[in-house]
Amino acid sequence: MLTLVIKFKFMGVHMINNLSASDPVGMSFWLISMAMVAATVFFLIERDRVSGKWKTSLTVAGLVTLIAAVHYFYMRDVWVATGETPTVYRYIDWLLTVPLLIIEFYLILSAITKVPAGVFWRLLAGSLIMLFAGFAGEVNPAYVVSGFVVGMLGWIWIMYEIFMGEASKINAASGNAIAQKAYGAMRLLVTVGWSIYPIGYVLGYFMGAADPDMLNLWYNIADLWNKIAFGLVIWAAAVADSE
Ligand SMILES: *C/C=C(C)/C=C/C=C(C)/C=C/C1=C(C)CCCC1(C)C
Repeated sequence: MLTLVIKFKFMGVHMINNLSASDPVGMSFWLISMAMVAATVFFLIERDRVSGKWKTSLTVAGLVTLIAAVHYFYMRDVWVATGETPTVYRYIDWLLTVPLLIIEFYLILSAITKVPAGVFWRLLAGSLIMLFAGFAGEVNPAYVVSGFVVGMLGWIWIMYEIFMGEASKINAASGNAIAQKAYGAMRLLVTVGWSIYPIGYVLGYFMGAADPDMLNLWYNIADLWNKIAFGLVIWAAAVADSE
């Protein structure tokens, strides 16, 4: 059978793994690690093209994909070597990248108007509730259901803030059409794009026996979409507003 031999040397870790041709989930780990690297280079170089007030947003977009790239290297190794779900690496990644993505809402609004810090703290609190509850559910079978329910509440709180709360009011009043377009697209990503994660959780844990293939494939596709497309939305707004 065709086997890809991948040599991986990174930060003192040296591993040789055989990625099997019959392991689509392993391939998705591999593809996404590379996409994250490429996206990082792109966002950080494109930073030169945009005006000063947008630079931090592009830096943060690049940090999100950089953090994800490194975690994907490790998650791929766990998956290929053991076939197990790399839950701890996954949640350490999310613990860093979700708040950074949430900060983008604050930065986008701050680039065009004054924003009270409460917006940031509420979005951060919603993210942390969502992630800690989800983690508890994934590592402890006793919390599969309660972790899911509490995690959903955290996510709903975030959506409330960006659709009906102070952040949405500030956005509506900002009077900057380009930033409003970016805000609207990011809001759609947090609603539709982020819904892929709870769907993956349901398919992974609620359909009888735990299904790590389903879980990881859905989480991987969700990350590809929500980290790279999210950054691209910000990049497009920044470029348009800088011209
Ligand atoms: C870059 C990583 C991102 C954007 C991760 C987002 C993760 C979520 C939106 C997770 C959501 C979950 C729920 C809404 C319910 C509980 C289970 C979770 C943690 C998978």
